[in-house]
Amino acid sequence: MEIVFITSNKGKVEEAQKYFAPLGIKIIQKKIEYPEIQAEELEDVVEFALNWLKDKLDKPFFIDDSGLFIEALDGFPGVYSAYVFKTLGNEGILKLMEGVENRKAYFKSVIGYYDGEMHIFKGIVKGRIGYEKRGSLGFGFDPIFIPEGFDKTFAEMTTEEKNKISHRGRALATFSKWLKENLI
Ligand code: ITT
Repeated sequence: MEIVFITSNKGKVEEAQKYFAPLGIKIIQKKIEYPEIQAEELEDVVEFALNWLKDKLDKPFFIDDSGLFIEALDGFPGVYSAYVFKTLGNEGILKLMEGVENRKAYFKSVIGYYDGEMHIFKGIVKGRIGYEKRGSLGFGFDPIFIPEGFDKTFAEMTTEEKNKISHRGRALATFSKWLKENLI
């Protein structure tokens, strides 16, 4: 079985491919720019995007909208994560966090699958923001995020290790469970 993943982010594709390969599902990346509305919740961004995309494809597809929510910054960058990563980057976040004791943060991923109907799958991982960048694996904010119960950043973990505990891994787990029950 093949499923189309609409995203411009190679890192997300690699994680989905690693997750689905053992289940015999092939993930095909397709890059289609879609509007990401300014909303307070990732779910609203995903729902709007699915509605916008649904008539442009003739096969089932999914998207993934994710964000990093930092407690001391009132949830920033949250739904603005992509823009903030491009502009401030990891260095910028570390600067904003200078002198801040509360390092708590979480990553959230919302997957939207469309097969004639919309299906939403979510995953969260709690953790903390480190004091410096560590590791060279993964992508985005991985070098500054240390998941709860670990002393290493996501960028110091292999894709398989990250998938076991990450926001995306968890969203992919509920997505694949649903696929098993409904399709395969
Ligand atoms: P799309 O084409 O799929 O939208 P994107 O990179 O723009 O790709 P998002 O809109 O979901 O993705 O933005 C999320 C941002 O948060 C993105 O810039 C990443 O840098 C970051 N991010 C998301 N998931 C991450 C993860 O697992 N590890 C590190 N950073 C992550």
